[in-house]
Amino acid sequence: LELLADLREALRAGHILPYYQPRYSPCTRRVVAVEALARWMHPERGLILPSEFIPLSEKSGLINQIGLTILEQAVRQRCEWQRQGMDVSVSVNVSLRQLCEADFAATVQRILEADGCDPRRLELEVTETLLLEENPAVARNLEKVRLLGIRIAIDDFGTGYSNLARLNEMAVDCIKIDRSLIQGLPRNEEIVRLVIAMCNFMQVTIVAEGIETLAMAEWAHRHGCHELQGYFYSCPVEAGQMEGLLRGEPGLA
Ligand code: G
Ligand code: G
Ligand code: NA
Ligand code: MN
Repeated sequence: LELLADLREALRAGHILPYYQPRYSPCTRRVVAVEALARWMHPERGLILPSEFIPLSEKSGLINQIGLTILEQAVRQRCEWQRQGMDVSVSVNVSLRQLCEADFAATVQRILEADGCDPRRLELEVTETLLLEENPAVARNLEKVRLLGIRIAIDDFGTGYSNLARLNEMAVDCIKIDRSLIQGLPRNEEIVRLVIAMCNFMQVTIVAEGIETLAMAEWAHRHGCHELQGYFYSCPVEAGQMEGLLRGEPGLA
């Protein structure tokens, strides 16, 4: 397949890199974290979005290398920002395939140590499909990274078929409420309130995704979401643009 060969070449050439989207705290009125999202900077086609290359990467196993290069670059960038006095956490998406690798936790540890990055400033986002089946390799990796102090977030919560009993037993630090739930407001207000109540019971950080309007931001803040993410604040942007938002320059609500 041509796309697959191109993608391998792009990885070699360093054309797969992270964009960043802010996670805004309405209490402190600051960007407290950024999510790293993979982008393919194609020399001829320009910027290519994950929907065009992540599915194939998952199928071919290339997602392991993509996940790794995004993690490496995001950790390095976080340390660079830290040196400049911007203490922001970084969250990185992790595929189930990566979590099945026996050496995953050791690899993450090596990446953190290479840059002297505080593990507590790294969060790994995993989707709730992970909760569906018992997988000893995955469970071991999650346990190991958490022992290092790394945080675990459940991404896109509310879209899959979560095993709620398992979720409650799992050591999770953060739940990201999927944008489909947020964008269904206020019609589905009762459901989202229940999700938030469950998150509070679990004592996790609550992130509302897909915040596109002031009304959504105010609703989420009023109902106890700790962090807000979405186009209302910023779409994913390159590192240089992110710095303006981190310095608190105008533009962020
Ligand atoms: O930015 P958006 O189009 O930026 O991203 C779409 C989806 O692609 C995200 O929801 C996420 O699930 C996936 N994705 C983006 N970057 C990565 C990555 O580095 N690793 C993995 N596994 N998935 C990613
Ligand atoms: O990892 P996750 O599945 O959450 O990836 C986030 C995806 O959602 C990315 O593709 C990102 O570009 C997109 N996204 C982020 N904020 C918004 C938003 O406010 N509205 C919509 N429609 N998409 C968003
Ligand atoms: Na994510
Ligand atoms: Mn998400």
